[in-house]
Amino acid sequence: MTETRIAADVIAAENERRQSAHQSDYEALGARLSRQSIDIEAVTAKVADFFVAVPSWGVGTGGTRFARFPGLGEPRHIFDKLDDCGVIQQLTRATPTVSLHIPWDKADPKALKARADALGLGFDAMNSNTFSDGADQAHSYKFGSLSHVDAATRRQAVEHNIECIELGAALGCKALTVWIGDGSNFPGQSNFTRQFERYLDAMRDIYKALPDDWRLFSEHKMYEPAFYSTVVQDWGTNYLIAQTLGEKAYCLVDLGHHAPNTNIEMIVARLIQFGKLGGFHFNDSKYGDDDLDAGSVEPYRLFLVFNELVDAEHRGVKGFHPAHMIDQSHNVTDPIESLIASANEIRRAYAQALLVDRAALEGYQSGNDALMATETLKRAYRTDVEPILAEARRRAGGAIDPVATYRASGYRARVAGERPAVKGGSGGIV
Ligand SMILES: [Mn+2]
Repeated sequence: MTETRIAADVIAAENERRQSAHQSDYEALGARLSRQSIDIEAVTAKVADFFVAVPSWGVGTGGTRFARFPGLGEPRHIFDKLDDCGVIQQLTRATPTVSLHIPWDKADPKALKARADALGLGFDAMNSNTFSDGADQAHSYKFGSLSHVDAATRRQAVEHNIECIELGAALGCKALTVWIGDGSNFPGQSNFTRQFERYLDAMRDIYKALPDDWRLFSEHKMYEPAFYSTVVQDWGTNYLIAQTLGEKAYCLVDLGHHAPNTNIEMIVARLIQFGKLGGFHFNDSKYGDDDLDAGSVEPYRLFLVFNELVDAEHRGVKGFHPAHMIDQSHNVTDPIESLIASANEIRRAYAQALLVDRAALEGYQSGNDALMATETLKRAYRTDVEPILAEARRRAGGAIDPVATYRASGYRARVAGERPAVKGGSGGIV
């Protein structure tokens, strides 16, 4: 029996108030879609089967380079974080797994597994951290980790990643995500080639420790914390890494890790074509790695990314199963509300992409009818699919309006009483 963090009768009462209007909306949308020969039930079933992992670090309040303003009832440790992730899953039914960050979330694997099981949660990709120094580590990562000039520092970073694999294996995880902050701040500071050779050698050692059924995701990011050059800076370098390491190595695309105006959906298409798309860190951005809520700034871009994913699904691309994860930092909102909203936006983009008339699109593309081709995408994007999302949640035991239900539950005030504010906390600024 799953432990519920929000009382079932609160969800039932909130759904009851909305059920009649929701039912009408769902039926009206069903009628509209059936005129386009789309079966709403088939779309709802697919949406209900689409899941995205919540990052453990996302339920704490983030910060900026300048300051961090703590929220009420912030999770004090991984077990509080799991409780908050349980709330998000209970209301959205879209987030059954949690992505852990080590060493922030380090704990006895048996205790982690037991708590997650009790909340009806599982674990997604493990994330290593060699971009900051732990309290008791022998070698500093100030000048890099996997690509550091010093062999002992590289070894320490490799061993940390292997430890993440071992902990993940005990939790039932099947992937490790590696993002490093290595790079340089001054021209001439590092030899680009030697540095990348050292990185690849270290990644080979991590790759060797990977269980057979695991995948290794390398995550590129254009800049920051290094501001002149970054070792894994773009999808081209990322692809070279995945190609060099082997068939268990894939590229992870974080939507905020590109130059402004980059055509991210096209990068996604390329990685799919060459079998190296490992998965996503969903978020949104205006300028850089802003880590804003998915779909909050550029919902059309999110839709266009999903258009590529659904296209691959439609074509039956072999071995296509990208991992879906959220990677956000919540500075001014209740992190639980942001993660609920983001999970919904991600499902929304998927649902809209499912509505694209792919036969018509192909016809317009073949006929060089640019206007009608783009209108075909817009027609799907303009469709308000909220009734489909709400119905998928409702049928799975979630909330028709999850943010309103969360607010009605008084959860934040309750945990604020149970969790005295701690200075610092873990995983604040990400
Ligand atoms: Mn990321």
